[in-house]
Amino acid sequence: MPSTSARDNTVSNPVIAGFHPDPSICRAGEDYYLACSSFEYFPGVPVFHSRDLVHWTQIGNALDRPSQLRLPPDSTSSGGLYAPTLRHHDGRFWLIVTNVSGDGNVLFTATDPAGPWSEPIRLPGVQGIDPDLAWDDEGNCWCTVAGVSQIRIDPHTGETFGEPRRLWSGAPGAKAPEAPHLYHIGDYWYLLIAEGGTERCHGVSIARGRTPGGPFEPCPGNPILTHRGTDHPVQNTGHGDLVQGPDGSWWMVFLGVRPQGGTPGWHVLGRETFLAPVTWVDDWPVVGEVSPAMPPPPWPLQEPAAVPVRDDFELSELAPGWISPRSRPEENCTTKERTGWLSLHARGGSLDDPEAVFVGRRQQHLSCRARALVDPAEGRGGLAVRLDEQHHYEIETTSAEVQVIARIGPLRSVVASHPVTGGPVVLRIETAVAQHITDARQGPDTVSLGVENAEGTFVELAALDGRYLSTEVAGGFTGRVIGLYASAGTVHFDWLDYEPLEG
Ligand code: 6LW
Repeated sequence: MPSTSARDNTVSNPVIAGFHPDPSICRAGEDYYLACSSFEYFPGVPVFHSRDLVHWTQIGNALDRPSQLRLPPDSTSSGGLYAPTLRHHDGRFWLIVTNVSGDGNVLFTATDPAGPWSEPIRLPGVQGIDPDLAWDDEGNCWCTVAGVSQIRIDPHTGETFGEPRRLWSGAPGAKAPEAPHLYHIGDYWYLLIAEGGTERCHGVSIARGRTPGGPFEPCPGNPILTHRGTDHPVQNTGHGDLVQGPDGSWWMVFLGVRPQGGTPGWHVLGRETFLAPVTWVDDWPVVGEVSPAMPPPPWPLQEPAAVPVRDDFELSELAPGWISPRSRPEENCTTKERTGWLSLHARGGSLDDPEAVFVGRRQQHLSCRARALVDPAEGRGGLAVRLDEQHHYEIETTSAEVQVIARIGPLRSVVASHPVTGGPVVLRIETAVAQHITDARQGPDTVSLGVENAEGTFVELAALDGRYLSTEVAGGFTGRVIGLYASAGTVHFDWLDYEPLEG
């Protein structure tokens, strides 16, 4: 999470670290809310709150019931929920998102963005990802999707009217015009889009017109945000959304990545949410410096919320940051079986299996430590870093032995094993970012896996190159998630600690 540094009076960017891409933001009075893509994970679409645009707290997930989010076992990783738009209109919150693994475009409403959100309103007539919502002065609701095209909808019923109209496709020949957001600002309707693809060529461009349907005139300064071809530490910048600060100034939230290591640079935390100031010149927005240590905005900042290192599973419900691939039925995952413990009942055989029972939290720091106290008396399971079914490292225990397992693409290997004497064991994973690049082929970080001995000292069993758990190797749209799993029988977990390390 971002911190405010009293020493040099800066705030850290990303403002929401870890796999939190495709941010969409809205303001309701003094409160700001932000939602992100969540792909194959359940619950879906994390929702955050802030009063200063810098310090964000997750207040829920918009899709947190099976009736709102169905991700079948055969749905792929990096399928599921893409690119929400979150808006406040007419005294309510509106969230539209695409489930590419099932329901297509679906819309939800809430009076409190922390939830509950409504049952899904389906929009079978809206074809395309990255749906946006905008209302004109006559109360018409316009839904604009990647491509970029637009159709009028009734957001209460999901009904569409007329045929979709092509609006604008960004720079001629640029790939993937997507992530449209439409705003009525001053005398113009502005159409903000991403283009160039979500990799190194990503960018944000804008056009304006006099009506929500155009015609649109492209900004002469396009792209208004891109880091393509630069050595900026934040890359892949794109997929933005605009908002006004408490003082009326303008800001953009957008996604970016922090590649590490030698060439080509690997990013392991997924696409994260960043913030940048926006000024206006000739009625066009100009995006300011994207700074990992940014000057604080000119309004009072909140005291950053203390983030506890330990989740000791004392509460009956899991905190909103815990996510699981595809589904999380209570019969497989519960804190109600053994008080103060999380109990996981295996469903799939290993983390290679789409039905694996895994409960994790996003890795949010380049260097971090995760520890868990595991009781394997009734099964087999452990602590893992997961990118998808084909890319994960884990330390797994039975009551007789711990093993370090690496799955990289089609290859699965037990890379170390170590006897244990039975009883609960503390498993540990640490990631350490490479400080100095000594080799052009160097990976982004080292992932160390091991156990703690009776004195609490770390016994490292394997130190693996982190590149194989990067997006550049694995592909897809997500980032690393660190968590607990059961691969056989029932495994109980007393707590999980997660803490950032220097570096
Ligand atoms: C999303 C698209 C994008 O739908 O990536 O970066 C896709 N932008 O707008 C998946 O996040």
